[in-house]
Parts: sequence; C-alpha cells; structure tokens
Amino acid sequence: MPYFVRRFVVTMAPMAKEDRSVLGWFAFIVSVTALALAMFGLRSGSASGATGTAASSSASATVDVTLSEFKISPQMISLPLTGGTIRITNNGSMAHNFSVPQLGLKVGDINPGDTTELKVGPVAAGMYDALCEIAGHAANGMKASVMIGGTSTGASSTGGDSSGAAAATPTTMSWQQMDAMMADVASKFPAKTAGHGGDLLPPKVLADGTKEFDLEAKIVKWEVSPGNFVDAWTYNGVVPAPEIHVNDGDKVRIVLKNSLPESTSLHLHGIQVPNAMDGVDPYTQPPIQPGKSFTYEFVAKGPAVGIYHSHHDAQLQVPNGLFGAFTIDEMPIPQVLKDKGYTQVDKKVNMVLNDAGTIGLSLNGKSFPATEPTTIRVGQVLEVNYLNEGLMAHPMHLHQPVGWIIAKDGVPLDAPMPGDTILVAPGERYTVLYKAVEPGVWAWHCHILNHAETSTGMFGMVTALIVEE
Ligand SMILES: [Cu+2]
Repeated sequence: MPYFVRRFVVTMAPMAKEDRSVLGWFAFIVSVTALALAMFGLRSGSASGATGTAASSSASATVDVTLSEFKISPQMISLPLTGGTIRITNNGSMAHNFSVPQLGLKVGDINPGDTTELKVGPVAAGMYDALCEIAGHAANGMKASVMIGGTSTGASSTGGDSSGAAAATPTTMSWQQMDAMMADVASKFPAKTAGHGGDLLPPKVLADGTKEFDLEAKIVKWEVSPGNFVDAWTYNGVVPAPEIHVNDGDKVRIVLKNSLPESTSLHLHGIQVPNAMDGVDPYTQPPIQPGKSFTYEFVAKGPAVGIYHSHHDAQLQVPNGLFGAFTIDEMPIPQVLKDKGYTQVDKKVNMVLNDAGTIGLSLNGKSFPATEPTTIRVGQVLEVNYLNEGLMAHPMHLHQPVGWIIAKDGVPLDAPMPGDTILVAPGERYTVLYKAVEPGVWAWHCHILNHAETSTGMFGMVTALIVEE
C-alpha cells in the first residue's frame, strides 16, 4: 500500500467531518474488491461507448476531426482507455497538421481536402492538448483537447460548442464506473516516477569566493506521470531545473553548456543583472549555438525570488522544461504576521507551474498522481514560492489553511495579503506562508477545474498538503 494511502486510512476519521469533497475523492480506495469489479466492467464497456459505428472490436473507436482556418473541430476529442483512431480531414484552404505532444503523436502536413488517420493508445486516462504545429496556427485557435477514458465521442456531443468545456461533455459511464476510475487514480498518489527536479544545486566555490554553477541544457526522457515519458528540454536532466540559491553580495558565475539541437540563451527572470548578462539574444549576446557554452557573471542583490529560463525559441524551450528557481536570501516575515504567531518558517517548497509543451499541465514537472505531497505538523509554518513557467494563469488553491502572501515577484510586502486561491500569471512569483491548523490530507490544486479533475479522476495540477498531529 503506498505511503499516502496508509496516511489516508489513518487520517480518514478526522477528515470525514471536515471536508466531504476530499473524502469523496479518496474514499473508494479502501473498497478494493468493488473497485476491481467496476474497473473490469468499465474497460469492457467504454470502448463500444465511444465508437460512432457498430464496432465489435474494442480497438475500433474512431473520431472524425476537421481542420480549417483556424479551428479544430470538435474541440473535445474523446477516446476510450483502449485508444482508437482519430480520422483527420483538412476542410481548409491551406495545409495543416495535427499533433498531441504529451502523447508524442503527430501526423505531418495534410493538404486541403485530404484525410489522414492517427492511431492512439492505449494510453493513460487524462486530458491532452492537441494542436496544429504550423507556426502561428495554434495561436490563432487551432487547439483542441484529447480526453482519454470514458466519455462519449466529441464529434456529436460538442460539435457546436466552441468553448470545448470538458465538464459539459456527457458521459457514458455509470456513476459506479466513474467512482471506481477516480478511486483508481487517487489510490496511486503519490505515484513513483523516475526523476526528481528542483533540488538545490551545490555551487563550486572558486578561489576568490565566486559561486559557480554548471548547467548543461539537454533533452532527456522525463516521466511526467506513471509510464508517460516525454522528451523534456532540461538543465542538468531534470524538470524543474535544480534550484540555485545564493546570498546577497555573492559573486555568481553560471556556465551554461548547450547540448540541445537548437541555439539557446539563459535569462535570469526577476534577478538584477548587468544588461550584458540578461540572456536576450541577439541583443545582449549572440545565441549559444549547439555544442557551445556561455558564462553569466553578476553580483547577487537580494532578497529575490526569480527564475532562470531560456530566452530563445522560448514558446517551445521553456514549456518543454528549461526553467528553474533562482533565489537570493530569505523573504522576511512581516511584523503583523509575527504577531499572529508566524515566528519562523519550518519548511519551504517551490511549486513551479506549467501547462504546455511536452510536459503539459504539471506541478514541479510532474502530473497527478505523480506530483509530490508536502507534509508538515499542526502549528508549523510552510513557505511556498509559486512560480509560473506556463502559458496560462493558474489560480492555486490549498484547501486549508488560508495563506498570507508575503512577497510578490520577490519583493517583500509591507502588509501581507490573505489568499486561499492565488492567481499566478505566467512569469509571476508569489511567496505565501501557510500555517497548519487541522490534521488531514488537504487537496492542493489549480482551480481551473479542467486543469485538475475530469470524469475519470484527478490529473495534472493536483497535489496534497498532509498535516500531521
Ligand atoms: Cu490551471
């Protein structure tokens, strides 16, 4: 039994009266027999539910999709867990293609009037982004979602719905099947996956006291959720990149070797540096070509909560994984909070948000159930840095307790702001103190709900705060 499930069983009694929704998410994991039976029923029943024709084989689900300027229709493409075929027709007047990056699936350019087929799966349940990869087409609207697991075909159910909202898609599952599926995903949390990002990068201290950090930008296979390996663009092979932490006044040297197939550059977002060290090629430096290195040098001015990330082909390189936290000194605790008993920080966590590229909807490079829970004790204070490296804003919500924002973009606030749901836009950083008051397993997720939970269960930007007595 995974650690979290044991914790859950232990803490179930106090939770039951505190939060019905959390209980509902996790409760079924204890009824293993019912789950197994229901899962069997679901797997045999869902494939036929998702086919448009009278199919006898479970692998024959087919969904028709049309491409035009600049639209993918339907916007919600649903397939069963067993996968199937997406039949793509280009009804437009120029070439388009179709790709599902998180699944590593794509078809090449389709000429106007032509049709091609894309075989899918079987793959993990969840919502995956689909798009036309021709430059500018996705930005103009050629985006859709592929929902794997248990809903009816999008072609008939969402044909005229330009919002493509997952919640509005009718389901062919019974409530028992739905509960079982949700329980199955929930029981896997926290799922073990290969690779852990965001750990502190120890400096090499040079003779004059300079702290040197060596980075290599390279593509590695990264396990975002169990069994879902993607091509991540990384610093030192992990997502997020290792955290770099220095003190005010430190002489800092970052040596970046580029082992990517494209040029790159490194920008220190929210960190004060001389212009020549700003990492914006071709203005402040030439691009770092494949195989070449570049050294960034500056004196740290703190306190700061920043990010280091690519500033070259950024719409691809950053969401694919080239980002990490860069912090200087510590954020001071405002006096008004000290007076409320927030006298020290007992634990610190960086939560880097992402929603695009090969990594997709994720917290610290992992998607639920592979996200990492945080554990503290009643009365302890947790400091969280939210850092958004995605392409969308995310309202981050921790069920308990209320948070106090003590810094915005690394600037300490004289007067802290309360927030139980904190909207973090791309590039923004919020530093938040949470004091644990009630024991239990508290859900912690993005409150744009199709970034967090579908009819097949939780996925993406979901984790938990575990508060122990
Ligand atoms: Cu979100």
